[in-house]
Amino acid sequence: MHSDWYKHAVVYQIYPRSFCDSNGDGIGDLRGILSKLDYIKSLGVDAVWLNPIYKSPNDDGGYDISDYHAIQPEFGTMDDFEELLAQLHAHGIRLIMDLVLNHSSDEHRWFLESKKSRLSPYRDYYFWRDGKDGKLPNNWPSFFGGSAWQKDENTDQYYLHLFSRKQPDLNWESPALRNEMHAIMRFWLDKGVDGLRLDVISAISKRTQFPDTDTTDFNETIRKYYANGPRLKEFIAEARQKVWDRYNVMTVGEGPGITPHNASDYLDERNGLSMIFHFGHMFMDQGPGGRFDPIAWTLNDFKKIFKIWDEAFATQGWGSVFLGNHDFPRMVSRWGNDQQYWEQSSKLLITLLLSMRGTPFIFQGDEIGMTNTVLKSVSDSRDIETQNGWKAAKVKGIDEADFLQVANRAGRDNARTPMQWNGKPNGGFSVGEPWMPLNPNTITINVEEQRKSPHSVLSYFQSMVRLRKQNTVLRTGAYEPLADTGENVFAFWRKADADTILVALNFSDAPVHFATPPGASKLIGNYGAENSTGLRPWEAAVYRVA
Ligand code: ISL
Ligand code: CA
Repeated sequence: MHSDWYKHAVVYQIYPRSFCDSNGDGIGDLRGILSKLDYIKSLGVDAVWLNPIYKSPNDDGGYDISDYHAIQPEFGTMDDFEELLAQLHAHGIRLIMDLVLNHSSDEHRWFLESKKSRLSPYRDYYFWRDGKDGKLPNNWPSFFGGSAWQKDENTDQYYLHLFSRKQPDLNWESPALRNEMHAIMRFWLDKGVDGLRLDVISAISKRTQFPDTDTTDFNETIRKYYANGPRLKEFIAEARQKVWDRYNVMTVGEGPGITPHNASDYLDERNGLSMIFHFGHMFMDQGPGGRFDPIAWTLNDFKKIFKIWDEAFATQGWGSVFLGNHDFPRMVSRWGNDQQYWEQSSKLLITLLLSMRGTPFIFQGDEIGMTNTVLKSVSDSRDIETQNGWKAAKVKGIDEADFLQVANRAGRDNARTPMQWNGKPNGGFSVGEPWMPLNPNTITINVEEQRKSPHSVLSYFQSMVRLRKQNTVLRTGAYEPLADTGENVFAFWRKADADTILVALNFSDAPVHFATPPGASKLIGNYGAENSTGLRPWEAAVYRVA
């Protein structure tokens, strides 16, 4: 039986490398997380999602796993992990592990065996193909630039890697490989893990004829060729039957290419996942070239996406809501005004996140309004996507300053700077040299300062979590966006039988007219608790309507 605790939960996402360093080597670790359990508890969250902590050469932030049964030594030991799990549980917090089952590291034992010879018993754990007329097997581009195929001279074939060269795609067509995947999940579930976040689950079933893509729009290539493959539903159903249903486990699938139209393929009540992350709003500012090809967006696009997706989840499965994670820029820098209205817009986004239908996921640092960082040169980037993006841009004749302008707005480094615990130069993250420099604004934006003030972004976050806890309607009530609120206001009702709440958000630097309905009394707001007319710049207000 699937229990539905997750429908009532708020999830806190921790990027272990950047959360807290316990031993001064500059790298966040499990004992660092252990030392912050009281802080995590004080947020009021119910579960923690940990980005991958498995053994990895770290080509892509740990999403290249070389041993699924071992902890990355930089992060600690299996004993540390077990202690963390036990301590989280003792604090009443569940643990969601991040599993990467679409690809492994090229340093995984299976791949090392697989590439030894065409006759290796592990050959079909991966996708090996001959070249076509002495060229690549097809024209697929990788997520991180260049071709998705890499030649291996020794056996004179190419292997598929949708992500980096060091992340060969696993072949789920092989029953033996699927058994390995199931066993890995059982290994962690047997330890008592409560949930699984399944990386790029949308791509595990490949179109094994590997047809050329017929479009230059990268997100369309993902939808048509990489994601939503022919055996996807079958692979998910099998894992559910053989593994997930035997544990009381929540599953949340991650994957580009999932659309409101095919969401039900993933969320089938009996055979599917508990939840999926949708990327509608995350991709709406990407042009045909993907992340480093930005296009303009409007609040109207944003509102439409939330409406369409809420409708998709209303009849099947359950929604999830997030405004940022380790793959995207900081939410306040992206959707808010991180300068003049930093505080108001941080609180406004927290209001949105915690008043929507669906399980909210908050990324570490967003609860204090951490902002994008500024790379002064590409060599400051720690992210393979940005580094490869620059190589591709350079070939096209783009200069570094122009590329950096885009990368500083859209790149993943923004989310990965270390957590800002206090105002000292290393932000209380590490006593050593951090693996990645902190955002210099740790002087003003940090946990220590915000803990002192009842008016801080952090305190507001805690209040919003409490409000959600106290009001069932905010968790499970219907979601009804108001039409005709103009181009800068996002407003919606949350409705249950005996309870109605109105959320009004001004996404602009200018005051706007907004008529509060009669009988409304304010529950919380980022300008204070008094009722007011209209909405001031970046004002957020939540009303109970009698
Ligand atoms: O960020 C994206 C757009 O450029 C997404 O398409 C993202 O790459 C995709 O959702 C997959 O992300 C996940 O798998 C990647 C890893 O690099 C990301 O950190 C992870 O969240 C490969 O494992
Ligand atoms: Ca460390």
